[in-house]
Amino acid sequence: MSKVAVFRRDYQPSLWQIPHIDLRIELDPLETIVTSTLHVKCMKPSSQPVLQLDGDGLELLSVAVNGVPLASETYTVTSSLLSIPYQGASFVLTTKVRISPKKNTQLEGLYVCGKSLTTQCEAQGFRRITWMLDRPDIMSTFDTTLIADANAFPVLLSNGNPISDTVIDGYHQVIWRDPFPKPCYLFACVAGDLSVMESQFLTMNGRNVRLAIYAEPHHLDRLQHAMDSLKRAMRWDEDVYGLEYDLDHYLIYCADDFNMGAMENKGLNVFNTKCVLASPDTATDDDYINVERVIAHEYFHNWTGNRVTCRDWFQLSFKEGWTVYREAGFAEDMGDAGLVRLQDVDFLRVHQFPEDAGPHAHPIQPDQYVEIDNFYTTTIYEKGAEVIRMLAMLMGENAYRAACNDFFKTFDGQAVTCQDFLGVMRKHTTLDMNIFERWYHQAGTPVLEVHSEWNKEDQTYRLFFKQETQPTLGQPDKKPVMIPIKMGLLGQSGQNMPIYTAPDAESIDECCIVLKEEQDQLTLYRVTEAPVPVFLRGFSAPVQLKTNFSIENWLHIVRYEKDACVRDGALNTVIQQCVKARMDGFDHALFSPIEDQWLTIVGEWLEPERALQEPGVIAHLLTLPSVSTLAEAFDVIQPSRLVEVRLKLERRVLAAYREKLEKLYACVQGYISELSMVPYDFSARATGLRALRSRVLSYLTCGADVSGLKLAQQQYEQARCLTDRVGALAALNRTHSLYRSNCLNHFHDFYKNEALVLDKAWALESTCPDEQTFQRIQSIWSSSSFDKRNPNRVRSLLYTFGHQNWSVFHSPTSYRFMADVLRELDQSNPNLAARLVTVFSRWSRFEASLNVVQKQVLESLQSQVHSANVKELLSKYLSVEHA
Ligand code: HT7
Ligand code: ZN
Repeated sequence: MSKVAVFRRDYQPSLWQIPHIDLRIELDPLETIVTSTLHVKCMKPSSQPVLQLDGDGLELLSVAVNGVPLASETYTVTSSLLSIPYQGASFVLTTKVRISPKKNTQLEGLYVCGKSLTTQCEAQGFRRITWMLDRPDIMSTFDTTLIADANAFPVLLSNGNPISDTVIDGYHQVIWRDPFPKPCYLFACVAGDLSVMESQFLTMNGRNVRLAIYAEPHHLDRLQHAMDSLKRAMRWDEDVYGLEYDLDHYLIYCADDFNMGAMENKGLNVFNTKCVLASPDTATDDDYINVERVIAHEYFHNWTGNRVTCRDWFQLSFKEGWTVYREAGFAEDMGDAGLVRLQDVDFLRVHQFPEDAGPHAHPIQPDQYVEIDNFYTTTIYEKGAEVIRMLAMLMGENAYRAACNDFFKTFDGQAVTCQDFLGVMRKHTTLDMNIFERWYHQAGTPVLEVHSEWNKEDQTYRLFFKQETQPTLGQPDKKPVMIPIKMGLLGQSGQNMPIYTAPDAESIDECCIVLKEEQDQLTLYRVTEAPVPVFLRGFSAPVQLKTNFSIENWLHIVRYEKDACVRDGALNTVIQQCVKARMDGFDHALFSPIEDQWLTIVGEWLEPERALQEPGVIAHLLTLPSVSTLAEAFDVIQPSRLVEVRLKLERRVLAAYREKLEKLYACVQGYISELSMVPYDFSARATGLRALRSRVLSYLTCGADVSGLKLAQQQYEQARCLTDRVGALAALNRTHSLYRSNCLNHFHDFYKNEALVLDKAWALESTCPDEQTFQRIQSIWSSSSFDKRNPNRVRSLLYTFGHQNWSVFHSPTSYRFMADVLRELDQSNPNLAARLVTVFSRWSRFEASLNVVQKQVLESLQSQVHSANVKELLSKYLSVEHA
C-alpha cells in the first residue's frame, strides 16, 4: 500500500507515554533478537484507547503484558502496526522480535557495516529494530543490554554511561544506562572489534568527560583531527552559549556505510568515515574543514536537538536550522570568518536557491510530507540557519543569548515546536514576530528589488525597496516577509561614504533597513557624490537581489567592496551577463564590453601582492560559477552551450594572462614551500594558498597545451598532501590526455586500498567531459569490485555525474542508464535513490530535445519504483509543466 501524506495541522498529542524502556539486544549479523520492555502510561485512561505501535520488517516472536504472555488472538499485528487493546493506566509491555542486520541494505535500523553492527534510527529507523511508538514526542530513559559473541564483538556501545561489562560463556554483555529522556530516533548501538582513540575533556564545572572515537584498527591514525575538533567544539559551546556536556562519556563510531554525514545519537554519535577520518595524505583541506564542522554540528545537537528535541518532524528545522547556525558561528570563529561566510553563502545560493525555485520547494516548517527522509534538505538545514541568523542579528547578540538561556531553562527535557522557540525569542525583542514567522511558512526565495535616485541639487539619495516571492507548488499567494538589509555607500573612488539617515544625524558607516511591507523607501542625506549602493552585507537576508544598477555599478562593487559576500554576489551578476552576451551571439572576436571589464579586474587579482593579501577569497573569486549556477539565469537550459561558453571564458583569461598566471603560480608555490608541512599546516593562510595555486593551475591547463599539462603533472608528482594531488588531477581532468591518464592511473594504484580516497578518483572519472566518460562510468558501475551498497561510492560516481558533468550526462543514453540505476537502488536503498533522483529535478527547464526524454524517463520510473521516497519526488517533479 502506498504511503499517505502526513499534515502538520493534524498533530495530536499521544494518548500514551513511555517514560522508560529496557532493551535487550542479542546481536548477530544474521539473526538478532530484540526484547523490548516498554513501561507504558496511558494519558487518558477514561477512553481506554488501543495502543498502536510502529514496526517495519519485524518478525514478532512473543508479546507479554506485565510479564504474562498475551494470547495471539488478543492483539493484531500487520507489517507496520502492532495493536494492543487497553491494559490499564500503566503497564509493562514486552515484545520479542527477530531481525536480520545482514539483509538490511537500506542502512536504517540495525545493519551490518564491514564486520561490525551499527544503527541509524533518525527519522523512523527504530521501528525497524523493535515495536515502538516511533515519534519524537515520546521521550524515554533507556537501559540497554547488549549481548554478542565475545570474540567477534569485544566492543559493545550504546547511549549513556556503561554500568556493567561481563563475559559469560563466550558471550560479551554490556549494560548501558542513559538517564536523559530521549526520543527513540536518538537510540544507537554498535558492536565490533574496534580500536579506540581516547582523550578527556574537563568541563566548565570541573567534570571529567571521557572522549572516545571507535574505528576499524587501520583507521586509528586518522582520528587526531576529529578529536581536536571535538574538544574545540565543546569549549566553544561553553564559552559562547554557556552549554556544558552532561554525560560521563562522549563516544563516536566511524562507519564506512552510512546514508548521510553523521548522526547525533545521545552520547554515541555515528559518523560516516568521510566526515571523521583525516590525515594529510588521505584527506584534502576541504575534508579537514568538513570534519571539523560535522564534529561540531553533531556535538551541538546535544542541546539543540537532544536535550530539547522536536515535537514532530515538521519541526525538523528547529533542531537542524539552529544547529547549522551554531556550527557556522563556530566555523567562523575557528577560521577566516569572512571566507567561511562567503563559502556558506555560496553554498546556499548554489544549492538552496534552486531547490526553492524547483518542484520540491517547501517552507522551513513544511505543511505536509509523505516521506520525511525527503525533507533533510538544504532548505530545512541551510535556509533554516539563515532565518535564525537573521533573527539573532535583528535581536542583537545580547538579547539573542539571553533568549537562548531562557529557552533551555524553560524547555529542557521537552519536545517542542518552532513556535515554542519563537515564543521565547519574542519575549526578548520588540520585533514583530508575527511578520518574522512568515519565514517559517513560505517556500520560495524572495526577490528584493531596489531602485535608487541621487539628487545632485539637494544631495539626497532616495531608495525604493520592493519585495516579491514567486508562487510555489501549493502556495499561490505569498505575503511580504521581514528582510533586514544591511547597506552601505561606495564613492566614485571606491571609498566607504558616510551615511546620514537624517539631515542632522551623526554619520554612520552602514545602516540596516528592515523591510516588512511589500514596498518601502528610505532617504539618505548629505550624499555629496553619485554613490554606488551596496546591499545585503554579510548576506543579511536569504533573498535574491535585483536592482536598476548599470553593469558599471556591479563592476565597481566587485572591485572595491570590502564585504566578500557582496563582492561575490556582484561578480556572479557580471559573469552571468558575460555568459548571456556570449549565448546571444557575442562570440570570440567580438567580446562584449562587460567581459573586457571583468577581465581587467581578473588581471588585478592575479597580481601577486593583491592575490596574496587574501588567497582563499581570491581563489574563490577566480572560480567561475558552476554550469549549474549559470543555468539558473536562463529560462531554457542548453547544457552543451553553457559548458562551451564557460570554457571559452576561462580560455580567455589564459590567453590574456598566461604570463601573469605563470608568475603567480611560481610565487604561491614559493610561499607554500616555506610552509612547514610536518605537521601538516591547516591554517586559513595555508589552505588559502593551496586553493589559490590549484585555481591558477586550472587556468593554466584549460587550453590543454603541453606546458600547462606538464605543470599539473609536476604538481601531482611533487605533491606533499592530498590537496595538492587532487588539485593537479582536477586541472588535468578536462581531457583524456596522456598526462591525465598517467597521473590518474598512479592515483588508482597508490590508493588502491583507500576507499575514501578512491571516491575522489570516481568523482574525477565521472566529471571528465570526454566522450569516453559514459562508457567508463557504466563499466565501473557494473564491475564486481564496485561496492554499490556503500552510499559514498554511489554518490561519488553517480551523483557527481548527474549533477556536475553537464556535457556528458545530458544525453538520452545517460538518462536511461541513470533510470536503470535508480530502479536498482529503489529496491536496495530508497533513501539513497531519492538523493540521486534529484539529478532530474530541473528536467522541465531543459531545451526540448532533452526535456522530452527526461520526462519519459521520469514517467516510466513512476510506474516501476516502489519506495515512498522516490515516488514522492517523482510525483512532485512531474507536476511541473514544460518550460
Ligand atoms: N540528524 C541527522 C540526520 C540523519 C539522517 C536522516 C535520515 C536518514 C539518515 C540520516 N542520518 C543522519 C544528521 C544531522 O543533521 O546531524
Ligand atoms: Zn543536524
